[in-house]
Parts: sequence; C-alpha cells; structure tokens
Amino acid sequence: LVAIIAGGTGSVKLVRGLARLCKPAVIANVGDNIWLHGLYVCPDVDTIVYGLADMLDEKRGWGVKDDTFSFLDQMKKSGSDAWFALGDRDLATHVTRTQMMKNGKTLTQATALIAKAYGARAKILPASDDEIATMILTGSGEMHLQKFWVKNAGRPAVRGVRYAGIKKARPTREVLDAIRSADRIVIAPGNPVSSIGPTLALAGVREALARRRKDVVTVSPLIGRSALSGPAVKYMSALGIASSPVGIAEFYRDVAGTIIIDSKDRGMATAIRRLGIEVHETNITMRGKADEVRLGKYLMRQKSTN
Ligand code: FO1
Repeated sequence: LVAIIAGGTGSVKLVRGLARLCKPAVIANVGDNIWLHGLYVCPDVDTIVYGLADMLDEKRGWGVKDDTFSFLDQMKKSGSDAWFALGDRDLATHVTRTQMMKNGKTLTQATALIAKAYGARAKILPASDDEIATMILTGSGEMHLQKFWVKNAGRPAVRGVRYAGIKKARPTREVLDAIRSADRIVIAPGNPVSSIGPTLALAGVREALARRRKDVVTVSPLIGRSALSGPAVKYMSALGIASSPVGIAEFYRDVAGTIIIDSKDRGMATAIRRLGIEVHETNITMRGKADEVRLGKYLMRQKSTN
C-alpha cells in the first residue's frame, strides 16, 4: 500500500501518476473546506476525486471540466454575494455530500460514496471528519483561506496562519491506519502551510509519520526561490519558513527521510543533507500524464537509509 498526503491542485498530478501504478490511499486536506449557501464545499477532496475520475478541469486545476456557471450567475442576480465560483456540475457534488452528511454520514463515508459513483481509481480519505478551517491573519483582520485567496485575490499582506478547530479535531481511524500500514508514504508537492500543514497538525499525525520516517518521501513543491505559483511564499514567510527547497526540507525534517528536489536545485542538496534528510534530484515538473507516471515510478524506488 502507498499512502499519499495530498492537498488539491498542487498534488493531484502526482496522485494521478501513482494511481496508475498502484491503488493508493490518498489522505486529503480538509483545511480549505468551507460552508457556502448552506452547502459543505471541500475543494481539495473534490480536486482529488475529480482528478482520479478524469473529470477535473485541467486548465484551472479545480472544478469539473466543461462545467457551466448558470447557478452562479443566477445567485448573483438574486442578490447573493456569490464570490466562490461553484460550477453547475460541481454543485451536484456539494448538494449530494451535504445531504449525505445531514443524514448522518461522516465526510469519510460521503467521500467514499461520491468517489465510487464518479469512478475515482483510489481510496480517498479526508484527513479528518471534524471541521477545521485554515484562517489567514491579514492587516485587515482574520479571514478564511478561501476568502483571502478567492474573494480578496490573495492581495492582503499575510501576518499569520492558523488552523481553527485543530485542537478538538482528530484524524480519522482510516488515516492513522493508512499511515501505520503503508509500505511507502508520499507527501505530495502541495503548499506546506495550507495543503499539507492542516493534516500534519491533527493530533498524532506528525508523530505517526515520524515513526515511519524512513518510508516517508516528499517532493518539493518549489523549484528555486522564485518560480512559485499561488500563495505559498506569502504563507511560508508568515510562518518563518524559507521559501526554497531547503525551507521545505526543514519543515518536513522530522517526518520525511527523503526529499526529491528538481535537478535545477542540485546546488541546495548539501544544505538539505546537513538537515539529516536524504536528497534525490530529478525533473519534478509534471506537464502531462507521462510525466506524472514517470515521477510516480521514481518515487516508488526511493527509500531512506538513514
Ligand atoms: N479558486 C479560485 O481561485 N476561484 C474560485 O472561484 C474557485 C472556486 C472553486 C470551486 C470549487 C473548488 O473545488 C475549488 C475552487 N477554487 C477556486 C479553488 C480553491 O479555492 C483553492 O485553489 C483550493 O482550495 C486550494 O487547494
């Protein structure tokens, strides 16, 4: 068994690559979940489900391909502050999930049913059945990550990041079992603060991973210091994490025995090795399905000796 700790957009390519090689357990981030219009929206869980069911809008990296936005347009006309682009097809997922949960199913159970209905080719495990929310502290107050990133276009200066509800939340039994029993554990190249961080912050997860450190391999989500997309740099600097593969290695040093960095960053390998992490260099850019499988195969071969 291969277990992958994943976020959404940044992680789905590698998740798909590995799913072509084995039947992995994908542990999906729940920190960016949000209630909108009475619906429970789980962007990272859905990105993984859609990616594994060949339904993902590849250009955006989220949502359903060929989706339409009539619901959203009508919501705006009706006077609703509809700032989050829920597509018509995507909407069906949120309605189904919310209904299942109102009828007593856990997020884990609802996700399994939806993933099966769509034909996703892996076990998809939300990191927790409890609600946590990644909150961004800005100059003008604290806001949900989606409000910061989507409604405010990621513009406000970031002063801090916290996971609301994390003290009370628990990882699911399925997640802890997957970490305990996997032959290999992969931390996908997602944003360490907003995509992977919430899962690692759940009680007992960092410790469970630390016990498996030799078998844990991570792929840097960064190439160099500046070639970064999304809000990774803003979040990382707010938490005092260096925005480079070295910063990533520092962040994961207690849980990952091995890190894969891009060949272009081989100059950083010595600094990373000094942290006690094994380093391998390869092309980590995934431009298509062949790249996804190539990196997946490469990962299956890596195992730490320290
Ligand atoms: N990202 C945006 O930048 N704008 C949107 O309107 C938007 C809508 C959306 C709807 C469903 C979904 O699953 C994801 C969506 N995302 C949107 C992506 C999402 O905000 C983030 O990229 C992830 O939460 C981070 O992993």
